[in-house]
Amino acid sequence: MNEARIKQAYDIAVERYAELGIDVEKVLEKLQKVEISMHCWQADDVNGFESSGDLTGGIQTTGNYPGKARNIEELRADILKASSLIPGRQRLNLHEIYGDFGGKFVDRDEVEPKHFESWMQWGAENGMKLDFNTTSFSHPKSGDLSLSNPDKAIRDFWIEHSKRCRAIAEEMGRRQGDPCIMNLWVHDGSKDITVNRMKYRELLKDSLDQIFAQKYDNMKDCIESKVFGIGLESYTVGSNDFYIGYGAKNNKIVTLDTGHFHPTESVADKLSSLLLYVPEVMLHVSRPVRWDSDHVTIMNDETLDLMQEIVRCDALDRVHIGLDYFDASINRLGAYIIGTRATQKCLLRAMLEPLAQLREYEANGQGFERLALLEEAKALPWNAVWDMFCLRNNVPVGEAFIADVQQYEKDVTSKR
Ligand code: RNT
Ligand code: ZN
Repeated sequence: MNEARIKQAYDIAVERYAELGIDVEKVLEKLQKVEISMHCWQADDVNGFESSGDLTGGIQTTGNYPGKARNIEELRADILKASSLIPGRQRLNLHEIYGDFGGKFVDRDEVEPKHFESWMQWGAENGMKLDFNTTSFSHPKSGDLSLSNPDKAIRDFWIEHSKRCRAIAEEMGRRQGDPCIMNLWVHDGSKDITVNRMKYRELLKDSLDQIFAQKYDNMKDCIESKVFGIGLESYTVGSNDFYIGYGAKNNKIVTLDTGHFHPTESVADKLSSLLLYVPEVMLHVSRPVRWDSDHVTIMNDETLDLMQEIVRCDALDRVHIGLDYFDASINRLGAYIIGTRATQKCLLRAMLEPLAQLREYEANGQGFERLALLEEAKALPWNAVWDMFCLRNNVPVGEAFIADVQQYEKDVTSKR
């Protein structure tokens, strides 16, 4: 890429935005500070390193593109490679099944911080803070119900697992000097008509109360709902209403996965309500396509709306941005880069919005003017600002990363 041309285009963009009262340099400073939590599970189709069993729990990866990460070293290499092609800052979001178990089988109710010791070291060495997740799926005791299971032994097993995961997250947070965000999503549900919906929800609520009883300073809990899982279509114990209620009452962070709502529901619109009642929000940015909630994130209206709402709510310090998708049909490294960069691009566009002017129009009842400026804003030269962001971060500008991914595929992933 021609650096001089990128700078020239940037200078023109800076002037154009200045006409609308926007300080582009300030925007870039802000964007530089935003951390995107990259999900570790795109690299290996949500397999993890605990066992080689099937992926269960109502989630599925489709496709068999070659080159997935087969072990912890490969996964780490892929994450670092992806990160080197993405501007700004990233965190890494780990699931419990990605522990460093040293070739031994460590059951979910036995996991300890020591199984993540090498991850914590790796994170520190590579400037990547860690986030964490309990893992209720892909285990002989997963069944259809985990934390809401009427069988006390099974429910206790998952309660113990979740408590241990919080202790691990606490240790990660302490070590990295920044809270580790621990997400709790359980797949619990039912394929067909359920006649005791209340009972399972009571059990889930009680399990959460037990899990969250211990207070920690270096980790933050968040709870994630879902509409339905594959094979669990008729009833989801941890529905949106369930977790909104629980989160509002118990001051827990609510996770909004953009793939977990009805297709015409606006996830963006939820922020300004939720933020009045829960302390913070965690996002799983994804792209729902028909029945699948987990296509690679792109710059579509939904992602843009979501980022705009964060900015419009002035809530960048209360909304954590994480990604959650898994596509096994294309180059997995490429999937990371596309999704992370798309999220950042949407955030940048949101930050470059002429919000003050738009709000003035709105306050004056100038509906035409507001709509006109919103339309024109879509075509403002945000792309020149994005290119400069990439350039300053020493990562490929524009589509240049395609060649890097191809090279890595040739040298590394195609040999797996
Ligand atoms: C599943 C949830 C959950 C998972 C990951 C693997 O529908 O979105 O967040 O995708 O935890
Ligand atoms: Zn999710």
